[in-house]
Amino acid sequence: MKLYHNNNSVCSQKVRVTLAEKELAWESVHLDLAKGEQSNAEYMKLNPEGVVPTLVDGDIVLRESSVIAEYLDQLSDYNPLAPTAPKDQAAMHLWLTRAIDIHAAINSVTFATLMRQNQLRDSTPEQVKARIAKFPNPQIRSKRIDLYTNGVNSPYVAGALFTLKRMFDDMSAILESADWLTAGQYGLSDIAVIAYVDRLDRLSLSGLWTERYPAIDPWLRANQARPSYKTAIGDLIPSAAAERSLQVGSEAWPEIKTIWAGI
Ligand SMILES: N[C@@H](CCC(=O)N[C@@H](CS)C(=O)NCC(=O)O)C(=O)O
Repeated sequence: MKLYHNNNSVCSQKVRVTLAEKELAWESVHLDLAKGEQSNAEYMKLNPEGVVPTLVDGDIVLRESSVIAEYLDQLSDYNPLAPTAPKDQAAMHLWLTRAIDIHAAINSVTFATLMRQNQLRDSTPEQVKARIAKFPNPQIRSKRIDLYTNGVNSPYVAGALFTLKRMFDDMSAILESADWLTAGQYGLSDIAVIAYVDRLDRLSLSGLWTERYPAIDPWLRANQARPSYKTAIGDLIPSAAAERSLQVGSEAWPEIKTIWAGI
């Protein structure tokens, strides 16, 4: 199996966590998103939107991180990550489906803060424009322009915080009386959202949950303590990048906190 992915991409992280939990062998094809490698013509034959991850297993080409994670779980009986009762499976599918919206929200927060600052530091306006122009979907292009222009004042950020509030409300309701999101056992529901909550943590935005949602932090730390987290996320983020993320996020937090208070 070949995974086209990026070390820092949240949806790639979900897939790598699943691969690690299942102890499956895979070949890595790393794409540098900042350089725009996801828009290479060859890669776009596999993934026409020009995004990661893509899994190629023989003649099967899979996109969408939640779909890939579920596929990987079904490849072997080792460490099953899906519950068996129909009601628990439905709950798990809800988390896997919601992850698409949650991903879009995390993308808004990340590009309004860290990625915006990185682009301003590393690229000329012409280079940024040229990279955005390569996204085939006009909605993705206009969203990206808005986030780079307006930062945390972009309406996409308020929308993202609304989605995240719903996520924390529902996670919290479960985690107040359980260690994991579905059927009291670690599995795909947790994997569906861990990379997103971890990204907020890495952006110094844990204030979103520490006061309002005390059940989130123990769940996050329990995920971060798993060997799969270390292999799939922790070890792949260089310390300079991790520090910059904390720094840029903490500068954005006062403004985000004000918007959050009104959500
Ligand atoms: N819903 C898709 C989202 C895919 C996606 O947007 N991937 C991001 C990385 S997490 C990407 O490749 N972005 C390219 C870019 O922003 O330049 C999934 O979960 O697989």
